[in-house]
Amino acid sequence: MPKRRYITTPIYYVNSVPHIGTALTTLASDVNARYWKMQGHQVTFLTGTDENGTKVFEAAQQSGQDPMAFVDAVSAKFVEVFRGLRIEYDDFIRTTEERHKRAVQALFERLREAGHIYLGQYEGWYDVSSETFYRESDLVDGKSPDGNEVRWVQEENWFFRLTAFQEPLLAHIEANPEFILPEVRRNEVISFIKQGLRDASITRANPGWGIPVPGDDTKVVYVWFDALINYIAAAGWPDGDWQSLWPAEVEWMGKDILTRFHATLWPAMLMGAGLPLPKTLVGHGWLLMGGEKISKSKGNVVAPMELAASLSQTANCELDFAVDAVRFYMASVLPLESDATYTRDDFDKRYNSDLANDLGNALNRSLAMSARFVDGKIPDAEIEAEVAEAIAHAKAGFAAAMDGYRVADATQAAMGLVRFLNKHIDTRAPWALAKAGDPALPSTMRSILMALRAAEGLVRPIMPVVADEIARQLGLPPTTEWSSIGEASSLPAGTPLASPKPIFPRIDTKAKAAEQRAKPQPEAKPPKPAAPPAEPIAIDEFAKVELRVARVLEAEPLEKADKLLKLTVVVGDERRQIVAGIRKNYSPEDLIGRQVVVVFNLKPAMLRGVESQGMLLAAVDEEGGAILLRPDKEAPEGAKVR
Ligand code: ME8
Repeated sequence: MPKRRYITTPIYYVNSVPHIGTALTTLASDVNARYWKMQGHQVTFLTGTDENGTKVFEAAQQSGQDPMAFVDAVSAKFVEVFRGLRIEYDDFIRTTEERHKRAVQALFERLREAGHIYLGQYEGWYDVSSETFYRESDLVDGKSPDGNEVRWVQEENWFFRLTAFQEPLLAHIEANPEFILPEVRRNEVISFIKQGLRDASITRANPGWGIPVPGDDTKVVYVWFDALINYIAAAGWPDGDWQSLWPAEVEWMGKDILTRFHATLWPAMLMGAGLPLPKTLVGHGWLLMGGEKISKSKGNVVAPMELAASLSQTANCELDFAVDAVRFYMASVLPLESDATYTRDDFDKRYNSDLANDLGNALNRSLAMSARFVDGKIPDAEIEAEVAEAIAHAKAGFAAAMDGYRVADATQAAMGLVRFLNKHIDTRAPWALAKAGDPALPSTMRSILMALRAAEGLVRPIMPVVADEIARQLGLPPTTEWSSIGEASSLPAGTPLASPKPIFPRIDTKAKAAEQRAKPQPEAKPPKPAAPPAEPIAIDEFAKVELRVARVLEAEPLEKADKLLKLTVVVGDERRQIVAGIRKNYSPEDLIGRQVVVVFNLKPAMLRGVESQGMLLAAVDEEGGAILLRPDKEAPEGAKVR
């Protein structure tokens, strides 16, 4: 059987339900697995739950439940959340399963027979939160280096001769630069090993929960020694066709469990048993909240499916698309070297700018224009060279990023194409080509649709349901093969397009903020008396004012003017620069991509030395601030307002 690409996540402790931190690694692995599947690789993607440790046993006791019933329930919760997030795993292992127990006992026996395991006396500290043994000298102010409580342990235990593997480990790491990624983690591991390893205690006194040591059931196997074996257990080791999966192509994890466990203990166990090592270990950074790691023990958790449900409400977008928006968020912030901070505000902002403005607009505009300019069908024409080049560039950028397991960079590469597409539409201005009867119109429209089709393929590993919806609106089947992205055959001419349907409505951040501001003010201000009506005018006087729908392309604060923003808008086929006094109420990212109404035939005026070639229409709030007007739904580019 040919070797498959085996990809694994850590198995999660079932002391509590999953949060966006734990979901992060699984999402990264899922994007990775889906991308490889599109590339045509045979992939097996493994995740699962870690159920035998002290921490889980104590959580079960605290909940007053039978431990097995407790782990069944929490493990099922992981399955439910992962399914909800569309994690397309191929296998889910639980360490309470028979196949896992057999592998753990077999590996223990094999290492003991090879002389790598001996009986000794353990005396030292134990951190239940991270299930780690510590020496007195490791402690910081009486706590573990991570600040967790520790307890004193004195027991007869079996030890693994980790010291014997110090040199072989260093040699392997040095000879295989791709073994530990990113490089900064590799350096951390090297210096950890060079400080000197100690033999590792690999059993605990049997509390009535865990995998008994073969031939000595007064003890159970230490949870880390036990858990790491899941990767080969799920591959079918010691019997079965395990060699078709093992060694893993990549093992994904957070940096917290890389150095001590996956990059030291685990490869030493494999070396001792004469088994090959995984090709690559990726240790990504953490997602923080309020300056701290999001974690079950700290209680600062955000549940991924709740986040999706809340987004679906605030943005009024379908829950299916909101789930993909959560996936997109995790993929685009996925920290590799450093950590990333989650705030709901940042989540909403990214949704608005990347999904509502960039992707949502690209889809709507492309389809709306196709309906008007090419009869709602994919035209048959040449692809413009710069579009072909942008697609090739994004595709290569995505692939190169994924080769280094840089999921956030791959996401950026995909979004780069979407942003290119929006800019390209503005520069090529199909509405102007149509007006001028320019024969280049079909080629421009086909190029636009081709970029959209390619973007559908590129975002698919990250947002599978959104990609399906883009394909549906294009009237085409989903892109399943990576190699077809950008190919002429992926966009059959003559295909009728569906009518555009928005997938990511904007969150009205101003309304949200106003709602929040309104809440803590119980004493409502008395309403201001309405201003007296102005002198009536005749209709032909009003008709002199030419009002048009424009789209904001760029927005930036005007230096040394704290009330002004400088905007570039496109009105039909013309670009205009407008200086608007709306900075108090709008930030540039609120504006880019949205439609506004402008006074088109206003004489240019100089504001703080900058020419303003028009004026935006806005309602005035109680404090004299601006509430911008916009069409009730996407209007044709440059439409007249009457
Ligand atoms: O350590 N940011 O399980 P665990 C990023 N059972 N990633 C995070 C995170 C955060 N805030 N919080 C959790 C265990 N993670 C062991 C693993 S493997 C043989 C045994 C992710 O439930 C990250 O991948 O504590 C981290 O390594 C893992 O969840 C820890 O999950």
